[in-house]
Amino acid sequence: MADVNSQASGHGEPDVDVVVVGAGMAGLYQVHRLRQAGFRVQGFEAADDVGGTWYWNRYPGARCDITTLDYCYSFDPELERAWQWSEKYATQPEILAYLQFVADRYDLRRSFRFSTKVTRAAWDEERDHWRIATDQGDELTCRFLVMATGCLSVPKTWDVPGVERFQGETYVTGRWPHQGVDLAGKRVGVIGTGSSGIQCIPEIAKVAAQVVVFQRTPNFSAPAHHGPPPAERVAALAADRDAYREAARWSRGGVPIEPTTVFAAQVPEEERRARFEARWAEGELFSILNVFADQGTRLEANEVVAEFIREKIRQQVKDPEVAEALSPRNHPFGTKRPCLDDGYYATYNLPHVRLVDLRRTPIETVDETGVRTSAEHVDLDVLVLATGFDAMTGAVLAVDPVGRGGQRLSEAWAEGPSTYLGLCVAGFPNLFLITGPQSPSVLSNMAVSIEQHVEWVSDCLERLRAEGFTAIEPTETAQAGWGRHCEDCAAITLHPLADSWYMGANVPGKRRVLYPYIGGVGPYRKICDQVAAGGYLGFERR
Ligand code: FAD
Ligand code: N01
Repeated sequence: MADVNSQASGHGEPDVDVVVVGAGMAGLYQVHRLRQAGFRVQGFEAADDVGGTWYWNRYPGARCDITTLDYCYSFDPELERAWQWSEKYATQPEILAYLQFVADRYDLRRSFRFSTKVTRAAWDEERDHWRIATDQGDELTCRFLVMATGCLSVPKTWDVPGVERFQGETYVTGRWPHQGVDLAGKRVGVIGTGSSGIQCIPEIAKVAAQVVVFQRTPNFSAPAHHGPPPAERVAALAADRDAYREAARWSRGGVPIEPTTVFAAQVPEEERRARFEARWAEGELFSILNVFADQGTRLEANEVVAEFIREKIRQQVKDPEVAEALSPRNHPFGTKRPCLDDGYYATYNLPHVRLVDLRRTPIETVDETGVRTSAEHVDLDVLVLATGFDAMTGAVLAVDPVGRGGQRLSEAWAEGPSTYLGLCVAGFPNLFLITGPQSPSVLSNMAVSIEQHVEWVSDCLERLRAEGFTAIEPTETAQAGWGRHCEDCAAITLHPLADSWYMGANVPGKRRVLYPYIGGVGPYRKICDQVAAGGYLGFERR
């Protein structure tokens, strides 16, 4: 490991070539690639081990929602041969074990300093390098700074009034205790019905004496149909792994699924239903998002799918009032991330599970003994906050890098994130974001998007070194053009109609804009490749 305690050298070469922040799926691969290319790399990770998302999110029922055959690294065929997934959607412990296996296999831990948070990063204009500081007192300099800090790594600040007064146990899904939590026989309240809430509620209901779910916005959820990895995928991969992975890289969402060309209005009712039922039976996000070509762009088409799903909810939930309360009506399907569940709706048929509809009876306050709504006081032993994340920008802005001329990233992004390709930011030379805002990121299979970014960054640094450059930075013009393109793409979709975390709407004061790029993984890859092939079009190098 580089001596990160050595004071910044002041003159000449920086302490290391690259600092990588984060040891999740992105940071691990970034370190591996850069080391292979001969760079001196120092990683930092706030947690005491690798895993990122899969280190932190240990709540009951936590799993991926992209089939694990697809949601994994593809950079090394040998790695793929060495690891077998046991399930269609692997559980958190299995994904964490996989990332630990990867760390061992490529000996990655030796490049990281764990239990260490990067707290400051400032660009030194005279020396063309970054000065980094950590909460452990480290100070070092690096030529390049890669923020592999995650899109969903900073839980949203508690904004439920009175939460801190609660005298029972309080748990946040994204910071679940590693030793587990014994909920047996307890009265548990869950606030939040996004993916985390929908995954953990059925599991909590299996052990708790009483479960009360406080729902502000109902979400669309489809059954995951857990089981072994899908036979068709396994066969396709076995037949031609390279072709399969290549198809994923050029696909729309990072999973090799053929986008439908059928528009909702083109087909009669019974064919619409048959198409929907077939996709529903598959139990996959990208299937259910792919019933009709226009469901993401035309409200009428979207409503066809939305109503089919509401019908499914009514079939699963015995009490019609509860079924209606669970039926989303205030946002088009797909504009909030749809969920995959394991018996979520049927959980509400259990006698000890109750839904509190916060649209009718909002939370007034949490107090010492439970939750007070406008209609009642609910006594609780345990409060679970499944209230989400300061997504896409939270982790990067927590460091708030200081770029050229002393400008902070938070100032540069005061009107919302502005980047070139979601990778770099004008005014912040040699800073790279992995799956940052304005890249496909959370709208895609992140494994594929992470690999694409990591490889693009590694190639870029190798080219800079080979051609004798020490700094790279996008031009304001290129950045403005990319921002415009992102906005144009978002504007033709239904996304702006939802108060989603995709739109930054879950965090008070955050600019309302579609944070990820919605143009698709394949088209995006092509643009990034063209930029590089053209000698880093839109960038200035020196
Ligand atoms: P992370 O895994 O979030 O890792 C970032 C790391 O950086 C963290 O360990 C964090 O501690 C560290 N860090 C942040 N700031 C600092 C700092 N200042 N100093 C030091 N360390 C820092 N995506 C999918 O495509 N498919 C899925 O099925 C899927 N399921 C998900 C399930 C859950 C519960 C969640 C929360 C997200 C899921 N995602 C999924 C998104 C998931 O975040 C990504 O797939 C992927 O794991 C992100 O990897 P990463 O390395 O970019 O970020
Ligand atoms: O967070 P969310 P999440 N009072 O923001 C509610 C990935 N992920 O952790 O919608 C009352 O989606 C909030 O209500 P509303 C995936 O990408 C994947 O569940 O704002 N309620 C909402 O219901 C996912 O999208 C998996 O009205 C409050 C919930 O809390 C992303 O991570 C599993 C509230 C937050 O939902 C985030 O998911 C888990 C308040 N003050 C996560 N504040 C997989 O399945 C918030 N809420 C792979």
